[in-house]
Order: sequence, then C-alpha cells, then structure tokens
Amino acid sequence: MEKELFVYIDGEYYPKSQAKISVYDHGLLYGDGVFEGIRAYNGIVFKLKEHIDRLYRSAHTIMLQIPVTKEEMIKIVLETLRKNNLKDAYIRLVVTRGVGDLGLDPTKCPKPSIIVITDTIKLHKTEAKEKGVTAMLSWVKRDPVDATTHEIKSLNYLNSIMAKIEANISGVDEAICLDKNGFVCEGVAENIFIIKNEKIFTPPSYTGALPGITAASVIKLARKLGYEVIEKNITPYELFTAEEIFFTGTAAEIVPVREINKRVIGDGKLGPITKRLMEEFMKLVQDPQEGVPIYE
Ligand code: PXG
Repeated sequence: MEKELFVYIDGEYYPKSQAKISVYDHGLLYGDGVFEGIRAYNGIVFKLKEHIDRLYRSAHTIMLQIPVTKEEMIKIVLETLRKNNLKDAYIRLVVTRGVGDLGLDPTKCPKPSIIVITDTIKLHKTEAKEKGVTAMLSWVKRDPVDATTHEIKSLNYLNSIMAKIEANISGVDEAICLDKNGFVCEGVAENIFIIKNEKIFTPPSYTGALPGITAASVIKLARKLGYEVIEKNITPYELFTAEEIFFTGTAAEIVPVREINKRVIGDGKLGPITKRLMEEFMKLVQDPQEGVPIYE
C-alpha cells in the first residue's frame, strides 16, 4: 500500500485519512477563516513569502490572530513538505477561527487552528494550455469591496462556487465574474488579463478581485519583456473584442481563453504574447531567486 501523506494540524502530523478538525470549528460552520494555495516546483516553494504575507493580511482584515509568527509559519510549511518528501507540490495553508459554540460570534473561539496540507499536483491538461479554455460571464456578481470582498482570501468561496456551477451546467470550462458595476473582475480562482494592440490590461483590485501572486509575477515579467501593462476597468465589450485573453493563478499558472459566451477571442488560437508569457513564466517558477528552497 502506498504511504499516506501527512497533514499538519496545530503542531501535530496526522496521516491524511485521520486528519480531522472539530465540527464546531467556525471555519466549517461559518466559513470563518483564511487560506492560501501555494505551489512548489522542483524543490522551490514559489513566492512562499508573498503567500505568507497575503495570508497574514487576510487574517488581519478579519481580526484573526494567527498564533505563530510569519517565520514560524514558513518553517511549518517547509517541514510539512519535507515530512512528505515532496519536491513538486500543491500546498494548502488554512487558518480557521477555531472551535466555538453554535453562534457566529468569533469571540467564542479562543484558539485558531492551523492546517497545512501538502499534496502532489495533478498536471494540468496540456490541451488547455495549447488550445485555450472556454469561459462565460456568469450572472453571479463578484462580492463587492464593501462586503465579503475577494481581496481577502477567506474560506467563503460560495461566490466563486456559484459562478463555477453556472460554467459547469453551461458546458464551458470557466466562469468570469463581473463586479457590481458591470466591469470585468476575475475568474473563480484566477485573475484575468486581456491584450489589445500589444498592450496588456487587467482589472484593478477595487473590482473585488484577489490581488493574485501569479498576476503580480506576470505583470512584472511582462514589463521586463517590454510590454505595457495597464490596470483599468474592463467592460464586457472590451473582453469580447480583445485579441488575446488569459487567466493567471497558482493552480492554473497561465491559461489562454479562446471563447467567452460563444464569442471567439482573436482568431481562437493561442496568441503570441500569451505564448511568450507562458514560456517565460515556466522559467520563472524554476528560479531559486523567486522562492524558498525546501531542502538546503
Ligand atoms: N482570484 C481568486 C478568487 C483566487 O482564489 C486567484 C485569483 C489567483 O491568485 P494567485 O495568488 O494564486 O495567483 C485565486 C487563487 C483552489 C485554488 O484549489 C484557488 C486559488 C489558488 C490555488 C488553488 O481552488 N485561488
């Protein structure tokens, strides 16, 4: 039998099948908590410090006091990867509000829980990377910035899940959410970029999008390659008439979009700028300077 992966929960390691938390945890009862999805490539945890910073910013915003320092958190993540002998991995870091009573008041939860799941990653469909994915604008609007905004990477993902359901039942790969003003916001777990006249555009985070770490890396990379990258509001019309469109995300990396609500984007084929960014991004994730090594 294959050895089970270990999961870190509050200072202990449990085999995957025994890694459990209380049904009274407010992470489960109310989605009260924060998380990160991180990847390791060939022994390097890509942008680990940036992910940890974002986790603590999310926690700060919801007034969740993470019981370890950022440095300790980095050590916990690396130790969990080593415990599982992983070099290429998907890391899910979750901090829940912890056990409370059957009321939503977070002051009833004295101790947040830290969970680190490190797993192997199933390789993305190469077909999506070459041919692009299909997407639709969903009727589900992004949670606004003055509510459960996705600037906070919280355990409340129902907004994304509802949009994803629409994509599933419509037979397309991905859903795109607009903000409540009708501007393009992001995919369900990806930021979005459009290209027109060799210029690259992406929505600002005041649409309620998550400030993506992949997006930030791609913006920096594109600028280094000499492209102009502009953060601005994008209308559905601008989306439909873009020459190239791609999603970015930790899981997705860079994925081209070939069709939105049945409108073909550009010529429907992988565009030259997207292709170049995809190639350069795959070099970047292997660069030891861009992450933290698991094994010294
Ligand atoms: N927007 C949202 C709402 C996200 O959840 C991104 C954009 C891309 O951000 P990063 O920092 O990853 O470039 C995300 C990322 C999952 C999963 O398993 C979700 C994310 C990342 C990894 C895995 O659903 N969300």
